[in-house]
Amino acid sequence: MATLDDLRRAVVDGASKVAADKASQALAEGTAPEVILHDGLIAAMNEVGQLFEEGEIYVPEMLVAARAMNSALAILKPLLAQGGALPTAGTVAIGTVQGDLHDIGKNLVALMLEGAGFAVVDLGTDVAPERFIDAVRAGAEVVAMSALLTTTMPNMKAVVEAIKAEGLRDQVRIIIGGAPITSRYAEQIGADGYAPDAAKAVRAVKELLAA
Ligand code: B1M
Repeated sequence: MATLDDLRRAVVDGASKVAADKASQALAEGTAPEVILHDGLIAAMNEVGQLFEEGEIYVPEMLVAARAMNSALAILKPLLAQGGALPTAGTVAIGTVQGDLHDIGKNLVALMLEGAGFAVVDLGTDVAPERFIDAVRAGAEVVAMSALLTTTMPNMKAVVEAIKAEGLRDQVRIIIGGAPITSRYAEQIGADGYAPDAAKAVRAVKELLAA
C-alpha cells in the first residue's frame, strides 16, 4: 500500500513530521493501527537495522529514525492502548536492562499491557537489578525485562539472580523479551516466560498470572 510505503520511507529517512502525517493518512484510509505498526513502523526499524549492519548508516541516523518512529507511534498510541480494560489485572514493573538504552520495543509492550488493564510501572532504560527489586518490594507481581543487545542479555540473568538472592523469587513472575531473546534463553536463566512481540507479551503475562 502506497501510504505504508511512504511511512516506512519517512521513518528510515528520519523525517518525523512526514512519518506522523503518513500514519494519520493511513488511519484515515482505514488501515488498522496494528497493521500500520507492524507493516509500517516495525518493518521500517528492521530496515534501519539492516542498513546499520551493512554500514550504510550510522548511530545518528538510527537515532533520527527512532525519533520518527516515535512521532508516528504517538498518533497510533491512543488506538493501540484501547483494550478490554480490567482495572485489577495486576501490576507489571517493566524496564530495559542495565547497559541498554533501546526503549521502543519496551514502550510498546508497556502500552499494550496498559491497554489490557495492567498497572504498569515503567522503570525506563538502563535499569539496575536493585531497581527491579525495589519494584517487587513495592508490590509488582510481574517483572518484565527487555534487552536488544547480545551484550546486555546477561544482565537479565543478573536480575533473576538478584531477585532470588533477596528471597523474593516466589512472589514474582518474570518475563523477558527483545530481538536477541529466545524462549530457550528464558528457560536457561530461570525466567518464567518469553514473548517475541508486544501482543504476545500481554498474553504471556495473563497466562503467568492465571497459573
Ligand atoms: Co541499536 N542496535 N545500538 N540503537 N538498534 C540494534 C539492536 C542492532 C540489532 C542493530 C544492528 O546491528 N542490526 C544492534 C545490536 C547487535 C547485537 O547486539 N547483536 C545495535 C547496536 C549495535 C547498537 C549500539 C551498540 C551502536 C553503537 O553505539 N555502536 C548502540 C547501543 C546503545 C545502548 O543501548 N547502550 C545502539 C544505539 C541505538 C540508538 C540509541 C541509536 C537507537 C535506539 C533508540 C531508542 O530505542 N530510543 C537504536 C536503534 C533504533 C536500533 C534498531 C535499528 C531498532 C530497534 C527498535 O526500536 N526496533 C535495532 C535493529 C533492529 O532491531 N532491527 C538496533 C523496533 C522495536 C519495535 O522492536 O525493540 O525488537 P524491538 O521490540 C519488539 C520485540 O523485540 C518485542 O516486542 C517488540 C515489538 O512488538 N520485545 C519484547 C521487546 N522487548 C520486549 C519485552 C518483552 C516481550 C517482548 O517482555 C518483557
